Amino acid sequence: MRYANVEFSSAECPEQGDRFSLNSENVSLKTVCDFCYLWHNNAMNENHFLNRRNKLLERMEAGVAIIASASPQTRSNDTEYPYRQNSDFYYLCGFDEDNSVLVLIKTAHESKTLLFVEEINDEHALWNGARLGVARASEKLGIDEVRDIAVYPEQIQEILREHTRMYIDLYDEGHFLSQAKQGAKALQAARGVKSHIRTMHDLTYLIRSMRLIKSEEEIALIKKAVAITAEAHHEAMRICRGGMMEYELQARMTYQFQSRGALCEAYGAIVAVGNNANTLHYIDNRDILGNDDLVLIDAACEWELYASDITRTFPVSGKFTEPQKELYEKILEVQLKVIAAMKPGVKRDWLQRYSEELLCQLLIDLGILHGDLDTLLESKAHKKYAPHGIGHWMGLDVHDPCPYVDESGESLAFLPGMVMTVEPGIYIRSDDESVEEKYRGIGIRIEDDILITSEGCENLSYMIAKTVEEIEGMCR
Ligand SMILES: [Mn+2]
Repeated sequence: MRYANVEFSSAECPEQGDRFSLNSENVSLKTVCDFCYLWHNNAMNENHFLNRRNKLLERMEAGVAIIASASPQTRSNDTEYPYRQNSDFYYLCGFDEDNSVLVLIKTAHESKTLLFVEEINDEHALWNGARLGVARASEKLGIDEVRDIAVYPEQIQEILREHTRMYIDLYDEGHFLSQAKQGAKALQAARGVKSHIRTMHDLTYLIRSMRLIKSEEEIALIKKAVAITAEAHHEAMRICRGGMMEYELQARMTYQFQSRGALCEAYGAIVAVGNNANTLHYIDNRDILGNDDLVLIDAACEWELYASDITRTFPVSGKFTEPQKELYEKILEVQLKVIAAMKPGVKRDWLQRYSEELLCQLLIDLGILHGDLDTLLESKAHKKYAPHGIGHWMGLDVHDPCPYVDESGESLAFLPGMVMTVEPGIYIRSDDESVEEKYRGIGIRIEDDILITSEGCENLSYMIAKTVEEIEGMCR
């Protein structure tokens, strides 16, 4: 086991042995060791996907569910963005090729899964690489039957002919789902057809409510993404100097991701110095780092399509100024309080209100807002400086599109296996003359990835320097 020049045994690995807490003397020990990267590799196999399909079939009434792969996206002319599979599709079959459709069929007596894939084509393979093909997909994916995508348009209509209920993404206008809907429409119009689709259900809700609770294997993949992201944030803290460009920090982080096998970012990185941090979705990343500024970095990688999502804010010079430190420590206090309140049974909208109360009180304490807490909350005065929510679900998507409310519209209560980010932030624009000058131009967000456990919660990104002491130690 090795981290930089520090040797340690697997017993000291934070994933294996006791978790050691950080103090200012041993900053480097908090970093996750190489052992973790190996340990978490390839956590998922075809049985996980099979279990998910079976669970989805259990939740369905008799009918047909159709879910398509993502389409390649054009960047410009004939060049494409790197391909990213549709998360719902991947969740059910673990297959990452485009031009594929998964069909689940359930009758009163039996159920069956079909996967349509692109057949191997030597000419196509020469330019674009090999496909898995029908025969090997049958062997490897544990699907009942695999067919050539070329026969999908006619066969989907044949399948629908036997059913009255269809589960589909109602809002997806893509090629394959449109073909299915047109097939269903043609059957409805035809004479003498013994059956046709009479109800369409939103399939995404069924899948995404399953995605809400992460399995042990999914958590292992998220932990691996977080472990690599930790290295990247620590690297940014170590190399940061005044006069560098925002994109230089981003490039060094990308190097950390990719050289560890995490080839994709989970989302476009935000590297925002000084007042740029007050633009919430700042992605220009081409400004120069001023020595007295803070830099806010919201960047993280994905691992086997599972996301991490981390924000740290630290001083370019490696040392917080007094006003920066004052603000930072107050926001950190809010973050720690919110995390401490997370446990099974707590409702997500309660946590949102609680975080708003804490942030609003913080703004009163700093003399940025004036008046009574309840009145200020009522008028949403705090939203000027703390405009975004406390966090979001995270998993196969960085903003996992899982439900936040149950079917009756009630806020969901936390259950073990849910993963949510906690990311309080305060943003004070440089031109805001209603605020004391010393706070102007400061934007701070602190974001960790939190797993709900049976006892409470676990901070999956606990190893990333976060206190003023830890950050200044890492920046040295
Ligand atoms: Mn986030």
